[in-house]
Amino acid sequence: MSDSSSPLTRRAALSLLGATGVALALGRAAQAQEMPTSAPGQGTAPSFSGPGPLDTWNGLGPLIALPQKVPLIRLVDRPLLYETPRAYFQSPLTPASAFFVRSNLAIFPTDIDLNTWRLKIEGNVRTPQAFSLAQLTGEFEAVSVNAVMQCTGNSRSRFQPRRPGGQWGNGAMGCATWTGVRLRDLLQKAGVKSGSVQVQFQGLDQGPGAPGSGGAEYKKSLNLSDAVLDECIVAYAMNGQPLPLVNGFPVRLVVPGYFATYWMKTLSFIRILTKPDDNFWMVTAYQQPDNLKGTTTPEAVKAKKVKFRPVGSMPVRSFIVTPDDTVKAPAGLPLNIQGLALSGRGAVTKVEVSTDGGKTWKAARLGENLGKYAFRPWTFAWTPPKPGRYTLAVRATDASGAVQTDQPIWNPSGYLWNTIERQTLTVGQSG
Ligand SMILES: Nc1nc2c(c(=O)[nH]1)N[C@H]1C(S)=C(S)[C@@H](COP(=O)(O)O)O[C@H]1N2
Ligand SMILES: [Mo]
Repeated sequence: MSDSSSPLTRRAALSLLGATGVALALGRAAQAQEMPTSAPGQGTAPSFSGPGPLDTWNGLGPLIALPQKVPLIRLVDRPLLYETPRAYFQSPLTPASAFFVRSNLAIFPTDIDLNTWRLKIEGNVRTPQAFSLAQLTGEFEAVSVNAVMQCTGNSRSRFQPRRPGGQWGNGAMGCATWTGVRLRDLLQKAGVKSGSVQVQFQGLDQGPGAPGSGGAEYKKSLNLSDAVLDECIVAYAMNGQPLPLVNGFPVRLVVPGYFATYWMKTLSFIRILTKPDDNFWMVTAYQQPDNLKGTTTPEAVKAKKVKFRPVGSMPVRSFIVTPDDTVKAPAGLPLNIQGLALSGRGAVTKVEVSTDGGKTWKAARLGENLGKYAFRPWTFAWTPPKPGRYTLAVRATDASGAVQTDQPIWNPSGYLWNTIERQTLTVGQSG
C-alpha cells in the first residue's frame, strides 16, 4: 500500500493553521481600510457563498481538539459536528487528524477492546460470521482506494431559506487513502442466501436521536443490486494509519462516490435483509427530491408535490482553496489560484475559473490524478491587471457531463449543495 498519507505532518498542519489565523486578522483590517469604489466583476451573478466582508468558506465556531485530532471548527458538541478548516484542503489528501467529525447519535464509544470487538455478519446468510480485527487484516486481501467522503449536508449554511441542522460551511468533507477488505469478500464468506434484498450496516454508537424519531440506532442500508457494493471497502486504515476513534476505529465502511451517511463508523454489524429497510435513517432522514440535483422549492414541498428518495451519489463540486478573501494581491504580479474538485458521478474532467464573477471562463490546469473518487487538485495562473475588487468563481464538469451552475439548490434537509463557489479578491497597487 502506498503511504501517500498526510503531505502535511501534524506539526506542519498546526503551524499552517496558526499562520492562517494571523493572515485572517491582518487581511480583515486591510480590507476594512480600502474598499475601492470601482469593483470589476461585482454585481453580476447572484452569489450564495460570498462575496461578503467575512470569509464564509468555513462555518463559524471555536477551534477545539477532540482526542487524536488537531483543532477543528466546532459547530455542535452533542452529537459531534466538527468542520475541517480551509487550510487543510491545500493538498488532495486530508490528514486523518484534520478530517471532519460528525455523529448522528450523542453517545459515541470512547474506547474499543479489540480482544472482544467483532465485526458480525448476520441475517439471511448461510454461515453467520464474527471477524476479529486480526482476521480482517490477516485473512483477506488488502485493497486501497483514494476517495472523498462528504457529509450530505456539507455547505448547508448556504441554503436560502435556511434549513435546520448543522450550519456547515464547506469543510464537512475530506479525501483519504482508505485501506481494508472488500465488502464482497466478507459477504462471500458468509454466503448471501436467495430472497435477500438489502445489506444493512450498524456501528456502536447510541443515543435517542431526534425526539420521537425512533432513530435510536443509526442503521443504513444499500440495495444488493447496487453496483457500488463492488467498490465498498471495510477500511481499517486511513492514509496508512489506524482510523481515529471519532472517525470510526477499528473499521468503517467506505462507499466510494456516495455521501458519508452510508460510510458507517465503528462498523460492527452487517445484516442481510429480506425486506427493504424501513428504519428512520433510511425512510425519513437522508431523503432528497427524486431528481439528480436533489432540488425543489419550499412551495412545492408545502403543497406536498415532491417525491423523495434516499440520497446516494455526490454531484460534481469545486472549491477555491487559496487565495482566500483576506489576501491582498498586487496588481501586475502572477497569482496562483488553486483548489480542489470532486464528483461521485464520474471523474472530474474539466475545471474552469472566472476572474470576472462568472461572465467569462478559462480552463484551469488539472493536477495529480489520484483516481476518480478522489479530490482532483487544480491550479489557475492569473495576473490581476489593475487594482480593485475582483470576484473569482470556479466550476467543474464530470465524466457524466454534469457541470456546476449558479442555480441554488433547495430541499428541506439542506442536502446536495453544489452551486458555483465565488470568492472576492482585493488587488492593490504593486510596489
Ligand atoms: N456509526 C456511525 N457512522 C456514521 C455516522 C454516525 O452517526 N454513526 N454518521 C454518518 C455521517 S452523517 C457522516 S457525515 C459521517 C462522518 O464521518 P466522520 O466523523 O469520520 O467525518 O459518518 C457517517 N457514519
Ligand atoms: Mo453527514
